Amino acid sequence: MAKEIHETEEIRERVILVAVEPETGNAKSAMTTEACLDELEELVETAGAQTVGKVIQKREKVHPGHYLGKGKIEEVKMLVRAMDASGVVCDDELSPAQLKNLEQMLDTKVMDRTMVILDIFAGRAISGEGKIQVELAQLKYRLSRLAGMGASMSRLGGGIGTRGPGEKKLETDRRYIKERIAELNRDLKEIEVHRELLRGQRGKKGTPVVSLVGYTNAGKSTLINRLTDAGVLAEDKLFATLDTTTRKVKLPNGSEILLTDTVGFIQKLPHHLIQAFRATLEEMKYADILLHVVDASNPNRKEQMDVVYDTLRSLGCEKTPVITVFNKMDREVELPLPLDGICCGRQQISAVTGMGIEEMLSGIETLLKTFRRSVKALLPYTEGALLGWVHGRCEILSEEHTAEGVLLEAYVDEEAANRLEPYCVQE
Ligand SMILES: Nc1nc2c(ncn2[C@@H]2O[C@H](COP(=O)(O)OP(=O)(O)OP(=O)(O)O)[C@@H](O)[C@H]2O)c(=O)[nH]1
Ligand SMILES: [Mg+2]
Repeated sequence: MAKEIHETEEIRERVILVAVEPETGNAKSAMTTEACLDELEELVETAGAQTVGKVIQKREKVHPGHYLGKGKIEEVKMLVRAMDASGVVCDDELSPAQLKNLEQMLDTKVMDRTMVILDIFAGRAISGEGKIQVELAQLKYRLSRLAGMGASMSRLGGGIGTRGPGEKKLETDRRYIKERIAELNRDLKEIEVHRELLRGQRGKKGTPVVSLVGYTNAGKSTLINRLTDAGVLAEDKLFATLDTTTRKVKLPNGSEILLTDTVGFIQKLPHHLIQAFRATLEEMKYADILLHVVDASNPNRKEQMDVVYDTLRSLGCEKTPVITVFNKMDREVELPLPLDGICCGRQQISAVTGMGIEEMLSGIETLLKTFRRSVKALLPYTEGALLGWVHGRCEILSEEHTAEGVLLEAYVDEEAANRLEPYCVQE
């Protein structure tokens, strides 16, 4: 009986976090090394483990063979024993050799930031697409590191770094992994074709698409829930959202937009994950406006904003107009708010209390108007189909039935402007 209880009890892993602080400053991240480790602690916590120690080594650069210097490794080894820890998590992505060597020298399970993030994603993916994308990212990561990973994975058969999406435990056999990657890639292709079709249908109606983007935990899902009945899980946890949700939202002038909520960003977002999630992230490319949600109460908000802009650039979204939305203004917020020089509008809101939301929607409306221009056209009565199309797509300002046809004044986007061009009349 006692054994049974022991077996069903979930053992919380105890881990020690380590980071290298290059003497030239932390080039890879704008955040301080302490802030990076605090974030890693949150990630580890979200993955279900407990942080029982943190070690920072100041070095010229990361040791190419074993990440930390030899002396520091001895220190960490003693700390692992003293704290009865079951593993060590490094703040950077380790090379296969670093992983293998460090594991041997420390004689304990070694993980890196990427494995922890992949693990969280594995536990969070809900949709079929999300699960495929996470598994794909995990398998690619594993395949590149199989040599270094064998020991710890067979020794510990559980805990961080071993979870697969759903209930599945990940396999570590090279041939199996390759076959599975090919299979997942095929599934993903099919989903992408379907998505393309949906996107085409959406585009035809001409409803503007507004995408929520931002650092993880900024409040994107809370905002879409506030505006719609989307019911997206919003939690004080990193990466609460992995799947994309799109909902209609009415603007103050009565017109509609499609608002999209998706996965948040984080510094050092694993390369394999960005690749695997490209299809999801590319949704942002088709947006007319990006609403960049910032947690204004976070002491690292400026660095987080920079990470978001970097990620957007790497996704090829740098041309899409951005409205910066400073969220959580109901909390104590340090003023002045950071400038970013890139956005074309700034708003201050609280997604929880509703403060500033109306103004934000008006801001979207105003920006959308600048994409459109008003035209006056005289459509002959033979162009009934075009008239119907314009009605479905554009905001009509005035309409008058004359002897020659319908005299129309409307706000039009580029495509509508082109189709109405032959019938345009001078004001
Ligand atoms: N005080 C306050 N808390 C907020 C506000 N907006 C969001 N939060 C809290 O911040 C936490 C994260 O919110 P989410 O909406 O899940 O954040 P997200 O940007 O969707 O995060 P990911 O899905 O992880 O990328 C939750 O605990 C929210 O309740 C706000 O305006 N004020
Ligand atoms: Mg979310």
